[in-house]
Amino acid sequence: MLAGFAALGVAELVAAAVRPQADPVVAVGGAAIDRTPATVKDWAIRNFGTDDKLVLQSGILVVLALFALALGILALRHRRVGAAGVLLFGAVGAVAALSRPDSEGPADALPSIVGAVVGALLLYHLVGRLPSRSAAPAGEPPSEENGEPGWDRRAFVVTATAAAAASAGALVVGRTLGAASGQSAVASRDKVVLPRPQSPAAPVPRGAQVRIPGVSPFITPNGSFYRVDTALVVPKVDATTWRLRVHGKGVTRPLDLSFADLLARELIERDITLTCVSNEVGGPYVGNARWIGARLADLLAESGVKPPSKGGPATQLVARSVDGMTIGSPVEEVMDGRDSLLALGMNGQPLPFDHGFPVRMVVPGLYGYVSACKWLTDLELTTFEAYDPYWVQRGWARLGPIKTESRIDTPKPFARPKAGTVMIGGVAWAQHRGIERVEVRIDDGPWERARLAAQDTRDTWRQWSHPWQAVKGGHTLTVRATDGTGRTQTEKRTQTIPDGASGWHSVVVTVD
Ligand SMILES: Nc1nc2c(c(=O)[nH]1)N[C@H]1C(S)=C(S)[C@@H](COP(=O)(O)O)O[C@H]1N2
Ligand SMILES: [Mo]
Repeated sequence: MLAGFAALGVAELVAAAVRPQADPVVAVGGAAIDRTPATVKDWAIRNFGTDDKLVLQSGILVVLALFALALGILALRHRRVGAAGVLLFGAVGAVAALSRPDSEGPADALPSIVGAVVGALLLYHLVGRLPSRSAAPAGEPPSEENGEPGWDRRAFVVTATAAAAASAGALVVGRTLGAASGQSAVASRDKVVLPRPQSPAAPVPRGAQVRIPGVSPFITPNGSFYRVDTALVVPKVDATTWRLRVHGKGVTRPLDLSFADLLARELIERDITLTCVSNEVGGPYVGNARWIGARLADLLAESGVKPPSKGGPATQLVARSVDGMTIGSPVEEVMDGRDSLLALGMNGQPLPFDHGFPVRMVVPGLYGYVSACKWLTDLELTTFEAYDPYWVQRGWARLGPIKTESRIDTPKPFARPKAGTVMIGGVAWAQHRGIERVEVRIDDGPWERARLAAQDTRDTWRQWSHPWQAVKGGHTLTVRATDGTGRTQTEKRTQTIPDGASGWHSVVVTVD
Protein backbone atom coordinates (compact mmCIF):
# COMPACT_ATOMS: atom_id res chain seq x y z
CA MET A 1 0.00 0.00 0.00
CA LEU A 2 2.82 2.33 0.91
CA ALA A 3 4.62 1.64 -2.35
CA GLY A 4 1.40 2.30 -4.24
CA PHE A 5 0.90 5.53 -2.35
CA ALA A 6 4.47 6.57 -3.17
CA ALA A 7 3.88 5.78 -6.85
CA LEU A 8 0.78 7.99 -6.94
CA GLY A 9 2.44 10.80 -4.98
CA VAL A 10 5.44 10.88 -7.28
CA ALA A 11 3.19 10.63 -10.34
CA GLU A 12 1.21 13.62 -9.13
CA LEU A 13 4.42 15.58 -8.63
CA VAL A 14 5.72 14.74 -12.10
CA ALA A 15 2.28 15.47 -13.59
CA ALA A 16 2.45 18.94 -12.10
CA ALA A 17 5.64 19.49 -14.09
CA VAL A 18 4.30 17.89 -17.27
CA ARG A 19 0.52 18.48 -17.32
CA PRO A 20 -2.14 17.85 -14.65
CA GLN A 21 -4.07 15.85 -17.29
CA ALA A 22 -1.16 13.38 -17.56
CA ASP A 23 -1.65 12.16 -13.99
CA PRO A 24 -2.34 8.40 -14.16
CA VAL A 25 -5.58 8.54 -12.13
CA VAL A 26 -6.87 11.36 -14.33
CA ALA A 27 -5.76 9.62 -17.54
CA VAL A 28 -7.22 6.24 -16.59
CA GLY A 29 -10.39 7.96 -15.38
CA GLY A 30 -10.71 9.83 -18.67
CA ALA A 31 -10.18 6.65 -20.66
CA ALA A 32 -12.80 4.94 -18.48
CA ILE A 33 -15.31 7.73 -19.14
CA ASP A 34 -14.77 7.44 -22.90
CA ARG A 35 -15.27 3.69 -22.80
CA THR A 36 -18.23 3.61 -20.43
CA PRO A 37 -21.44 2.56 -22.21
CA ALA A 38 -23.92 5.42 -22.61
CA THR A 39 -26.46 3.75 -20.32
CA VAL A 40 -23.96 3.41 -17.48
CA LYS A 41 -22.74 6.96 -17.96
CA ASP A 42 -26.29 8.23 -17.92
CA TRP A 43 -26.95 6.22 -14.77
CA ALA A 44 -23.86 7.76 -13.15
CA ILE A 45 -24.92 11.30 -14.07
CA ARG A 46 -28.39 10.57 -12.70
CA ASN A 47 -27.25 9.07 -9.43
CA PHE A 48 -24.12 10.99 -8.64
CA GLY A 49 -24.88 14.21 -10.49
CA THR A 50 -21.95 16.54 -10.61
CA ASP A 51 -20.19 14.29 -8.06
CA ASP A 52 -19.86 11.59 -10.74
CA LYS A 53 -16.21 12.48 -11.28
CA LEU A 54 -15.40 12.26 -7.57
CA VAL A 55 -17.08 8.85 -7.39
CA LEU A 56 -15.12 7.64 -10.42
CA GLN A 57 -11.77 8.78 -9.06
CA SER A 58 -12.49 7.35 -5.61
CA GLY A 59 -13.41 4.08 -7.30
CA ILE A 60 -10.11 4.03 -9.17
CA LEU A 61 -8.23 4.66 -5.92
CA VAL A 62 -10.06 1.82 -4.15
CA VAL A 63 -9.26 -0.57 -7.01
CA LEU A 64 -5.62 0.55 -6.95
CA ALA A 65 -5.42 0.03 -3.18
CA LEU A 66 -6.77 -3.51 -3.53
CA PHE A 67 -4.27 -4.30 -6.28
CA ALA A 68 -1.48 -2.76 -4.20
CA LEU A 69 -2.36 -5.09 -1.32
CA ALA A 70 -2.42 -8.08 -3.66
CA LEU A 71 0.96 -7.13 -5.14
CA GLY A 72 2.35 -6.63 -1.64
CA ILE A 73 1.30 -10.12 -0.61
CA LEU A 74 2.75 -11.50 -3.83
CA ALA A 75 6.01 -9.61 -3.20
CA LEU A 76 6.42 -11.31 0.18
CA ARG A 77 7.09 -14.52 -1.75
CA HIS A 78 8.37 -13.17 -5.06
CA ARG A 79 9.96 -9.79 -4.62
CA ARG A 80 10.78 -9.25 -8.28
CA VAL A 81 7.36 -10.31 -9.51
CA GLY A 82 5.65 -7.93 -7.08
CA ALA A 83 7.83 -5.04 -8.19
CA ALA A 84 7.21 -5.93 -11.84
CA GLY A 85 3.48 -5.82 -11.08
CA VAL A 86 3.82 -2.22 -9.96
CA LEU A 87 5.61 -1.42 -13.22
CA LEU A 88 2.77 -3.05 -15.13
CA PHE A 89 0.31 -0.63 -13.49
CA GLY A 90 2.59 2.20 -14.48
CA ALA A 91 2.44 0.96 -18.07
CA VAL A 92 -1.37 1.01 -17.95
CA GLY A 93 -1.30 4.62 -16.74
CA ALA A 94 1.25 5.60 -19.38
CA VAL A 95 -0.74 4.02 -22.22
CA ALA A 96 -3.93 5.72 -20.97
CA ALA A 97 -2.19 9.11 -20.79
CA LEU A 98 -0.72 8.75 -24.28
CA SER A 99 -4.02 7.68 -25.81
CA ARG A 100 -6.05 10.60 -24.48
CA PRO A 101 -7.34 12.83 -27.27
CA ASP A 102 -5.69 15.84 -25.63
CA SER A 103 -2.33 14.10 -25.16
CA GLU A 104 0.54 16.41 -25.98
CA GLY A 105 3.16 13.77 -26.70
CA PRO A 106 5.52 11.25 -25.08
CA ALA A 107 6.06 13.42 -21.97
CA ASP A 108 2.52 12.50 -20.92
CA ALA A 109 3.81 9.00 -20.08
CA LEU A 110 6.36 10.34 -17.59
CA PRO A 111 4.15 10.71 -14.49
CA SER A 112 3.02 7.08 -14.69
CA ILE A 113 6.47 5.71 -15.50
CA VAL A 114 8.45 7.67 -12.91
CA GLY A 115 5.78 7.00 -10.28
CA ALA A 116 5.76 3.27 -11.02
CA VAL A 117 9.56 2.99 -10.96
CA VAL A 118 9.69 4.69 -7.57
CA GLY A 119 6.85 2.49 -6.30
CA ALA A 120 8.47 -0.69 -7.59
CA LEU A 121 11.86 0.16 -6.05
CA LEU A 122 10.26 1.02 -2.75
CA LEU A 123 8.27 -2.21 -2.66
CA TYR A 124 11.38 -4.22 -3.50
CA HIS A 125 13.39 -2.44 -0.87
CA LEU A 126 10.79 -2.58 1.93
CA VAL A 127 9.98 -6.25 1.38
CA GLY A 128 13.71 -6.92 1.54
CA ARG A 129 13.72 -5.59 5.06
CA LEU A 130 10.96 -7.93 6.20
CA PRO A 131 11.68 -11.31 7.77
CA SER A 132 12.03 -13.76 4.94
CA ARG A 133 9.20 -16.27 5.09
CA SER A 134 11.06 -18.96 3.24
CA ALA A 135 13.59 -18.93 6.07
CA ALA A 136 10.94 -19.90 8.60
CA PRO A 137 10.69 -23.61 9.40
CA ALA A 138 7.83 -25.23 7.50
CA GLY A 139 4.51 -25.02 9.34
CA GLU A 140 5.72 -22.36 11.72
CA PRO A 141 4.91 -18.73 11.13
CA PRO A 142 7.93 -16.46 11.12
CA SER A 143 8.40 -15.21 14.63
CA GLU A 144 8.22 -11.48 14.92
CA GLU A 145 9.52 -11.40 18.43
CA ASN A 146 12.77 -13.16 17.92
CA GLY A 147 13.35 -11.88 14.47
CA GLU A 148 14.94 -13.53 11.52
CA PRO A 149 18.25 -12.89 9.90
CA GLY A 150 17.89 -9.74 7.78
CA TRP A 151 14.84 -8.56 9.68
CA ASP A 152 15.66 -5.15 10.96
CA ARG A 153 12.48 -3.78 12.44
CA ARG A 154 13.90 -0.37 13.14
CA ALA A 155 15.31 0.08 9.67
CA PHE A 156 11.97 -1.00 8.22
CA VAL A 157 9.96 1.41 10.33
CA VAL A 158 12.33 4.27 9.57
CA THR A 159 12.30 3.61 5.82
CA ALA A 160 8.53 3.12 5.75
CA THR A 161 7.88 6.29 7.73
CA ALA A 162 10.27 8.30 5.60
CA ALA A 163 8.69 6.93 2.42
CA ALA A 164 5.18 7.71 3.67
CA ALA A 165 6.16 11.26 4.59
CA ALA A 166 7.98 11.82 1.30
CA SER A 167 5.02 10.47 -0.68
CA ALA A 168 2.57 12.67 1.18
CA GLY A 169 4.91 15.59 0.55
CA ALA A 170 5.11 14.76 -3.17
CA LEU A 171 1.33 14.55 -3.32
CA VAL A 172 0.80 17.89 -1.61
CA VAL A 173 3.50 19.67 -3.61
CA GLY A 174 2.20 18.08 -6.82
CA ARG A 175 -1.36 19.16 -6.07
CA THR A 176 -0.25 22.69 -5.26
CA LEU A 177 1.95 23.04 -8.33
CA GLY A 178 -0.76 21.44 -10.45
CA ALA A 179 -3.26 24.03 -9.28
CA ALA A 180 -0.71 26.76 -9.95
CA SER A 181 -0.06 25.47 -13.47
CA GLY A 182 -3.19 27.30 -14.54
CA GLN A 183 -1.80 30.60 -13.26
CA SER A 184 -1.37 32.22 -16.66
CA ALA A 185 -4.90 31.21 -17.59
CA VAL A 186 -6.24 32.63 -14.34
CA ALA A 187 -4.30 35.85 -14.91
CA SER A 188 -5.59 36.10 -18.48
CA ARG A 189 -9.15 35.68 -17.23
CA ASP A 190 -8.66 38.32 -14.54
CA LYS A 191 -7.55 40.75 -17.24
CA VAL A 192 -10.57 40.28 -19.48
CA VAL A 193 -12.76 43.36 -19.61
CA LEU A 194 -16.03 42.51 -21.31
CA PRO A 195 -16.91 45.26 -23.79
CA ARG A 196 -20.40 46.69 -23.77
CA PRO A 197 -22.33 44.62 -26.27
CA GLN A 198 -23.43 46.52 -29.39
CA SER A 199 -26.72 44.70 -29.11
CA PRO A 200 -27.59 44.47 -25.41
CA ALA A 201 -30.33 42.23 -24.12
CA ALA A 202 -33.48 43.98 -22.96
CA PRO A 203 -33.77 44.01 -19.19
CA VAL A 204 -35.43 40.87 -17.85
CA PRO A 205 -39.13 41.87 -17.67
CA ARG A 206 -40.44 42.50 -14.21
CA GLY A 207 -42.70 39.61 -13.51
CA ALA A 208 -40.51 37.04 -15.23
CA GLN A 209 -39.63 35.89 -11.73
CA VAL A 210 -42.59 34.64 -9.69
CA ARG A 211 -42.30 35.52 -6.04
CA ILE A 212 -42.78 32.07 -4.62
CA PRO A 213 -40.13 30.56 -2.38
CA GLY A 214 -38.66 27.41 -3.84
CA VAL A 215 -38.98 28.36 -7.51
CA SER A 216 -35.60 28.49 -9.28
CA PRO A 217 -34.18 31.98 -9.80
CA PHE A 218 -34.97 33.21 -13.31
CA ILE A 219 -31.28 33.86 -14.01
CA THR A 220 -29.16 31.02 -12.69
CA PRO A 221 -26.08 32.37 -10.88
CA ASN A 222 -22.79 31.12 -12.34
CA GLY A 223 -21.88 29.40 -9.08
CA SER A 224 -24.99 27.22 -9.10
CA PHE A 225 -25.24 26.67 -12.87
CA TYR A 226 -25.27 22.94 -13.60
CA ARG A 227 -22.10 21.47 -15.01
CA VAL A 228 -21.95 18.44 -17.30
CA ASP A 229 -18.75 17.42 -19.07
CA THR A 230 -16.17 14.66 -19.32
CA ALA A 231 -13.24 16.70 -17.98
CA LEU A 232 -11.68 15.24 -14.82
CA VAL A 233 -9.33 18.23 -14.75
CA VAL A 234 -11.03 21.46 -15.83
CA PRO A 235 -9.01 22.85 -18.75
CA LYS A 236 -7.29 26.11 -17.87
CA VAL A 237 -6.82 27.89 -21.17
CA ASP A 238 -4.76 31.07 -21.43
CA ALA A 239 -6.86 33.56 -23.39
CA THR A 240 -3.77 35.40 -24.64
CA THR A 241 -2.53 32.35 -26.56
CA TRP A 242 -5.96 30.89 -27.40
CA ARG A 243 -6.80 30.47 -31.10
CA LEU A 244 -9.93 29.46 -32.94
CA ARG A 245 -9.66 27.87 -36.36
CA VAL A 246 -12.58 27.76 -38.79
CA HIS A 247 -12.10 25.40 -41.71
CA GLY A 248 -13.58 22.57 -43.75
CA LYS A 249 -16.20 21.94 -46.41
CA GLY A 250 -17.42 25.06 -48.15
CA VAL A 251 -15.03 27.33 -46.27
CA THR A 252 -13.51 29.69 -48.85
CA ARG A 253 -11.68 31.89 -46.33
CA PRO A 254 -10.41 29.80 -43.41
CA LEU A 255 -10.13 31.78 -40.19
CA ASP A 256 -7.61 31.72 -37.38
CA LEU A 257 -8.81 34.05 -34.65
CA SER A 258 -7.38 35.24 -31.36
CA PHE A 259 -9.40 36.17 -28.29
CA ALA A 260 -8.71 39.85 -29.07
CA ASP A 261 -10.09 39.32 -32.61
CA LEU A 262 -13.28 37.97 -31.08
CA LEU A 263 -13.58 40.80 -28.56
CA ALA A 264 -13.21 43.29 -31.41
CA ARG A 265 -16.20 41.85 -33.27
CA GLU A 266 -19.77 43.00 -32.89
CA LEU A 267 -20.92 41.48 -29.61
CA ILE A 268 -24.49 40.64 -28.70
CA GLU A 269 -26.01 39.89 -25.33
CA ARG A 270 -28.80 37.33 -25.04
CA ASP A 271 -30.66 35.36 -22.38
CA ILE A 272 -30.55 31.70 -23.33
CA THR A 273 -31.59 28.66 -21.32
CA LEU A 274 -29.22 25.72 -21.62
CA THR A 275 -30.47 22.16 -21.15
CA CYS A 276 -28.66 18.84 -20.94
CA VAL A 277 -30.00 15.86 -22.86
CA SER A 278 -29.25 13.82 -19.72
CA ASN A 279 -31.81 15.80 -17.78
CA GLU A 280 -34.56 13.50 -16.59
CA VAL A 281 -38.13 14.69 -16.30
CA GLY A 282 -38.06 17.00 -13.27
CA GLY A 283 -34.26 17.03 -13.25
CA PRO A 284 -31.77 19.79 -12.44
CA TYR A 285 -29.64 19.98 -15.61
CA VAL A 286 -31.16 23.15 -16.99
CA GLY A 287 -30.02 26.71 -16.34
CA ASN A 288 -30.62 30.17 -17.69
CA ALA A 289 -27.89 32.76 -18.18
CA ARG A 290 -27.28 36.11 -19.83
CA TRP A 291 -24.57 35.43 -22.40
CA ILE A 292 -22.34 37.84 -24.30
CA GLY A 293 -20.75 36.64 -27.50
CA ALA A 294 -20.04 37.04 -31.18
CA ARG A 295 -22.61 35.96 -33.72
CA LEU A 296 -21.51 32.55 -34.90
CA ALA A 297 -23.59 32.69 -38.10
CA ASP A 298 -21.86 35.92 -39.21
CA LEU A 299 -18.45 34.44 -38.59
CA LEU A 300 -19.31 31.34 -40.62
CA ALA A 301 -20.76 33.48 -43.43
CA GLU A 302 -17.56 35.54 -43.53
CA SER A 303 -15.54 32.41 -44.02
CA GLY A 304 -17.74 31.51 -46.97
CA VAL A 305 -20.08 29.00 -45.33
CA LYS A 306 -23.62 28.73 -46.69
CA PRO A 307 -26.36 26.76 -44.97
CA PRO A 308 -27.51 23.63 -46.84
CA SER A 309 -30.80 25.34 -47.79
CA LYS A 310 -28.74 27.93 -49.71
CA GLY A 311 -26.68 25.28 -51.43
CA GLY A 312 -23.83 24.96 -48.93
CA PRO A 313 -22.09 21.57 -48.93
CA ALA A 314 -21.62 21.31 -45.15
CA THR A 315 -24.49 20.00 -43.03
CA GLN A 316 -22.61 19.55 -39.76
CA LEU A 317 -20.52 21.98 -37.76
CA VAL A 318 -18.09 20.05 -35.57
CA ALA A 319 -16.76 22.01 -32.61
CA ARG A 320 -13.59 20.77 -30.89
CA SER A 321 -12.43 21.65 -27.42
CA VAL A 322 -8.91 21.74 -26.06
CA ASP A 323 -9.61 18.49 -24.19
CA GLY A 324 -10.57 16.66 -27.37
CA MET A 325 -14.37 16.78 -26.98
CA THR A 326 -16.22 16.93 -30.30
CA ILE A 327 -19.73 18.35 -30.56
CA GLY A 328 -21.67 18.41 -33.84
CA SER A 329 -24.39 20.93 -34.62
CA PRO A 330 -26.61 21.25 -37.68
CA VAL A 331 -25.30 24.09 -39.88
CA GLU A 332 -28.87 24.84 -40.98
CA GLU A 333 -30.09 25.63 -37.45
CA VAL A 334 -26.90 27.42 -36.43
CA MET A 335 -27.35 29.79 -39.41
CA ASP A 336 -31.16 30.08 -39.51
CA GLY A 337 -31.23 33.44 -37.79
CA ARG A 338 -31.33 32.33 -34.18
CA ASP A 339 -28.78 33.85 -31.80
CA SER A 340 -26.06 31.22 -32.10
CA LEU A 341 -23.12 32.47 -30.07
CA LEU A 342 -19.44 32.15 -29.61
CA ALA A 343 -19.96 33.11 -25.99
CA LEU A 344 -17.28 34.74 -23.88
CA GLY A 345 -19.39 36.27 -21.13
CA MET A 346 -21.81 34.63 -18.70
CA ASN A 347 -23.95 36.75 -16.40
CA GLY A 348 -21.68 39.76 -16.69
CA GLN A 349 -18.43 37.89 -16.16
CA PRO A 350 -15.87 36.23 -18.41
CA LEU A 351 -16.90 32.57 -18.71
CA PRO A 352 -15.99 30.66 -15.55
CA PHE A 353 -13.37 27.94 -16.21
CA ASP A 354 -16.00 25.29 -15.42
CA HIS A 355 -18.22 26.71 -18.14
CA GLY A 356 -15.69 26.93 -20.94
CA PHE A 357 -13.32 29.90 -20.57
CA PRO A 358 -12.31 31.58 -22.77
CA VAL A 359 -14.92 30.73 -25.43
CA ARG A 360 -17.79 28.29 -25.80
CA MET A 361 -20.68 27.80 -28.17
CA VAL A 362 -24.30 28.42 -27.24
CA VAL A 363 -27.14 27.70 -29.68
CA PRO A 364 -30.71 28.38 -28.53
CA GLY A 365 -32.99 25.37 -28.84
CA LEU A 366 -30.41 22.57 -29.03
CA TYR A 367 -29.31 20.34 -26.17
CA GLY A 368 -25.80 21.05 -24.89
CA TYR A 369 -24.31 17.84 -26.30
CA VAL A 370 -25.04 19.04 -29.87
CA SER A 371 -24.39 22.74 -29.46
CA ALA A 372 -22.58 24.02 -26.40
CA CYS A 373 -18.91 23.05 -26.77
CA LYS A 374 -16.82 24.48 -23.92
CA TRP A 375 -13.11 25.38 -24.13
CA LEU A 376 -13.69 25.70 -27.88
CA THR A 377 -10.66 25.78 -30.16
CA ASP A 378 -11.67 24.49 -33.60
CA LEU A 379 -14.72 24.64 -35.87
CA GLU A 380 -14.83 22.22 -38.76
CA LEU A 381 -17.49 22.23 -41.45
CA THR A 382 -18.36 18.73 -42.60
CA THR A 383 -21.37 16.49 -43.16
CA PHE A 384 -23.36 14.23 -40.85
CA GLU A 385 -22.39 11.28 -43.07
CA ALA A 386 -18.68 12.02 -42.83
CA TYR A 387 -18.25 12.29 -39.09
CA ASP A 388 -19.86 11.20 -35.81
CA PRO A 389 -18.86 13.38 -32.86
CA TYR A 390 -18.21 12.07 -29.33
CA TRP A 391 -21.74 11.53 -28.03
CA VAL A 392 -23.10 10.25 -31.34
CA GLN A 393 -20.36 7.59 -31.35
CA ARG A 394 -21.80 6.56 -28.01
CA GLY A 395 -25.39 6.09 -29.07
CA TRP A 396 -26.95 9.54 -28.76
CA ALA A 397 -28.95 11.07 -31.59
CA ARG A 398 -27.24 13.17 -34.27
CA LEU A 399 -29.85 15.90 -33.87
CA GLY A 400 -30.89 17.14 -30.46
CA PRO A 401 -33.62 19.79 -30.50
CA ILE A 402 -34.73 20.48 -26.94
CA LYS A 403 -38.05 18.85 -26.03
CA THR A 404 -40.84 20.86 -24.43
CA GLU A 405 -40.66 20.23 -20.70
CA SER A 406 -42.02 21.62 -17.46
CA ARG A 407 -40.99 21.13 -13.87
CA ILE A 408 -42.63 21.60 -10.49
CA ASP A 409 -40.10 23.37 -8.24
CA THR A 410 -42.43 23.76 -5.27
CA PRO A 411 -43.83 21.96 -3.35
CA LYS A 412 -40.97 19.50 -3.25
CA PRO A 413 -41.63 15.75 -3.49
CA PHE A 414 -43.01 14.36 -0.22
CA ALA A 415 -43.51 17.85 1.21
CA ARG A 416 -46.18 18.18 3.94
CA PRO A 417 -47.90 21.49 3.31
CA LYS A 418 -50.78 22.66 5.53
CA ALA A 419 -54.33 22.50 4.21
CA GLY A 420 -55.47 25.76 2.61
CA THR A 421 -53.93 27.72 -0.24
CA VAL A 422 -50.68 26.16 -1.38
CA MET A 423 -48.72 27.83 -4.16
CA ILE A 424 -47.50 25.42 -6.80
CA GLY A 425 -44.76 26.88 -8.96
CA GLY A 426 -42.00 26.01 -11.34
CA VAL A 427 -40.46 26.46 -14.76
CA ALA A 428 -41.23 25.34 -18.29
CA TRP A 429 -39.02 25.46 -21.37
CA ALA A 430 -39.23 24.94 -25.12
CA GLN A 431 -36.25 26.97 -26.29
CA HIS A 432 -36.69 28.86 -29.55
CA ARG A 433 -40.39 27.97 -29.63
CA GLY A 434 -41.40 29.63 -26.39
CA ILE A 435 -43.97 28.57 -23.78
CA GLU A 436 -47.59 29.42 -24.52
CA ARG A 437 -49.43 27.55 -21.79
CA VAL A 438 -48.80 25.58 -18.63
CA GLU A 439 -51.43 23.39 -17.01
CA VAL A 440 -51.56 21.72 -13.63
CA ARG A 441 -53.60 18.73 -12.59
CA ILE A 442 -54.37 17.63 -9.05
CA ASP A 443 -54.70 13.85 -8.79
CA ASP A 444 -57.01 12.76 -11.61
CA GLY A 445 -58.81 16.09 -11.78
CA PRO A 446 -59.18 18.34 -14.81
CA TRP A 447 -56.24 20.25 -16.24
CA GLU A 448 -56.23 23.78 -14.87
CA ARG A 449 -54.39 26.66 -16.47
CA ALA A 450 -51.47 27.89 -14.42
CA ARG A 451 -50.64 31.59 -14.27
CA LEU A 452 -47.71 32.28 -16.60
CA ALA A 453 -45.00 34.68 -15.50
CA ALA A 454 -43.86 37.27 -18.06
CA GLN A 455 -41.90 35.80 -20.95
CA ASP A 456 -38.33 37.05 -21.33
CA THR A 457 -37.65 35.59 -24.79
CA ARG A 458 -38.68 32.40 -26.51
CA ASP A 459 -35.12 31.16 -26.00
CA THR A 460 -35.52 31.22 -22.22
CA TRP A 461 -37.51 29.17 -19.79
CA ARG A 462 -40.70 30.61 -18.37
CA GLN A 463 -41.95 30.49 -14.82
CA TRP A 464 -45.49 29.67 -13.77
CA SER A 465 -47.55 29.44 -10.62
CA HIS A 466 -50.84 27.94 -9.54
CA PRO A 467 -52.70 28.51 -6.29
CA TRP A 468 -54.16 25.26 -5.03
CA GLN A 469 -56.85 24.82 -2.39
CA ALA A 470 -55.18 21.90 -0.73
CA VAL A 471 -57.28 19.46 1.29
CA LYS A 472 -55.94 16.91 3.74
CA GLY A 473 -54.48 13.70 2.42
CA GLY A 474 -52.04 12.45 -0.18
CA HIS A 475 -52.07 14.15 -3.58
CA THR A 476 -50.27 13.91 -6.88
CA LEU A 477 -49.55 17.19 -8.66
CA THR A 478 -48.78 17.00 -12.37
CA VAL A 479 -47.69 19.67 -14.83
CA ARG A 480 -47.53 19.91 -18.60
CA ALA A 481 -46.60 22.72 -20.97
CA THR A 482 -47.57 23.76 -24.48
CA ASP A 483 -44.99 25.44 -26.69
CA GLY A 484 -45.28 28.41 -29.01
CA THR A 485 -46.20 26.19 -31.95
CA GLY A 486 -49.25 24.95 -30.04
CA ARG A 487 -47.82 21.51 -29.33
CA THR A 488 -48.39 20.09 -25.87
CA GLN A 489 -45.66 18.26 -24.04
CA THR A 490 -46.10 14.55 -24.59
CA GLU A 491 -47.22 12.30 -21.74
CA LYS A 492 -45.10 9.51 -23.18
CA ARG A 493 -42.28 8.78 -20.77
CA THR A 494 -38.97 8.11 -22.45
CA GLN A 495 -35.51 7.77 -21.02
CA THR A 496 -32.84 10.35 -21.76
CA ILE A 497 -31.03 8.23 -24.37
CA PRO A 498 -30.97 8.83 -27.33
CA ASP A 499 -32.52 12.28 -27.71
CA GLY A 500 -33.78 13.52 -24.34
CA ALA A 501 -36.38 12.50 -21.77
CA SER A 502 -40.06 13.21 -22.26
CA GLY A 503 -43.13 12.87 -20.06
CA TRP A 504 -45.03 14.84 -17.46
CA HIS A 505 -43.43 15.79 -14.19
CA SER A 506 -45.41 14.96 -11.09
CA VAL A 507 -44.83 15.39 -7.39
CA VAL A 508 -46.48 13.51 -4.53
CA VAL A 509 -47.27 15.50 -1.38
CA THR A 510 -49.17 14.92 1.83
CA VAL A 511 -51.37 17.75 3.03
CA ASP A 512 -51.61 17.93 6.84
N1 LIG B 1 -15.56 20.47 -23.99
C1 LIG B 1 -16.76 20.04 -23.60
N2 LIG B 1 -17.85 20.80 -23.86
C2 LIG B 1 -19.08 20.38 -23.47
C3 LIG B 1 -19.26 19.14 -22.81
C4 LIG B 1 -18.09 18.35 -22.56
O1 LIG B 1 -18.17 17.26 -22.00
N3 LIG B 1 -16.87 18.85 -22.95
N4 LIG B 1 -20.51 18.74 -22.44
C5 LIG B 1 -21.65 19.33 -23.15
C6 LIG B 1 -22.91 19.08 -22.51
S1 LIG B 1 -23.49 17.49 -22.59
C7 LIG B 1 -23.66 20.07 -21.93
S2 LIG B 1 -25.23 19.76 -21.41
C8 LIG B 1 -23.13 21.42 -21.75
C9 LIG B 1 -23.17 21.83 -20.30
O2 LIG B 1 -22.63 23.09 -20.14
P1 LIG B 1 -22.34 23.62 -18.67
O3 LIG B 1 -21.47 22.59 -17.99
O4 LIG B 1 -21.69 24.95 -18.82
O5 LIG B 1 -23.68 23.74 -17.98
O6 LIG B 1 -21.79 21.51 -22.18
C10 LIG B 1 -21.49 20.82 -23.37
N5 LIG B 1 -20.15 21.17 -23.75
MO1 LIG C 1 -25.56 17.51 -21.84
